[in-house]
Amino acid sequence: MRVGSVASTQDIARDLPIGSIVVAEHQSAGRGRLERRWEAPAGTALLVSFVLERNPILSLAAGVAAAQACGEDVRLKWPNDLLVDGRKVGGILVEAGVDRAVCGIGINLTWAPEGAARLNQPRDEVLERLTEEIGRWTAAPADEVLGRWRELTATLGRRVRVELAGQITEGMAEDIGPHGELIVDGVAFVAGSVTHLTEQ
Ligand code: BT5
Repeated sequence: MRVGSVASTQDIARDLPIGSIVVAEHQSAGRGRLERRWEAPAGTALLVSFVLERNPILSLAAGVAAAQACGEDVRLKWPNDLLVDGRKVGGILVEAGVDRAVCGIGINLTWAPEGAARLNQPRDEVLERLTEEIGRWTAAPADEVLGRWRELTATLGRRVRVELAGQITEGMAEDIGPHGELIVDGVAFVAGSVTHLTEQ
């Protein structure tokens, strides 16, 4: 479903059946995780929500799908930022309901906020590849998703800072666990905001 200006594609997708896809020209209240804003002037970004089956590693599967759809320079920052040269080019927001999950993906195409990156690719081409990759990676076995995520990430093998509920932890990002949790110096994080502290 293509829409013009909406508050958030997530809100429209929530009431649609599994398999639905909502693409907007503009969002007046695009959102990230934890009540953060997602900004994009009209017509400058891919703003899409997919209605999918629930899946415990959906955000990592969507990250892999989005990285594959964007091209080979794109890397993933845990849990699911898309980076080009260390700068954010896209983000993913998974909102799970009782019987489905809505996976929202925003990718900068012709505009990016200060310090962020843009992809400079035609929206319909990115959307077509993304739709195909979402289908493939949300159906893939978890170990395949985790394996591909490890190959595409810029987070593992680095010193990181994790902020979670006001608590800050610094250490080595060693691996991801079977449910996609980030292991920092042996401690598993299921959520949090990560800053990369060192070059890879
Ligand atoms: C995300 O949140 O990165 C998830 C963004 C998901 C957006 C899509 S668009 C379609 C669907 N409908 C919605 O309403 N949302 C989804 P988070 O990790 O919390 O990062 C948010 C932070 O990214 C903000 O606080 C800003 O610092 C930064 N940011 C905002 N807009 C950006 C942009 N266009 N490019 C790069 N960074 C941005």
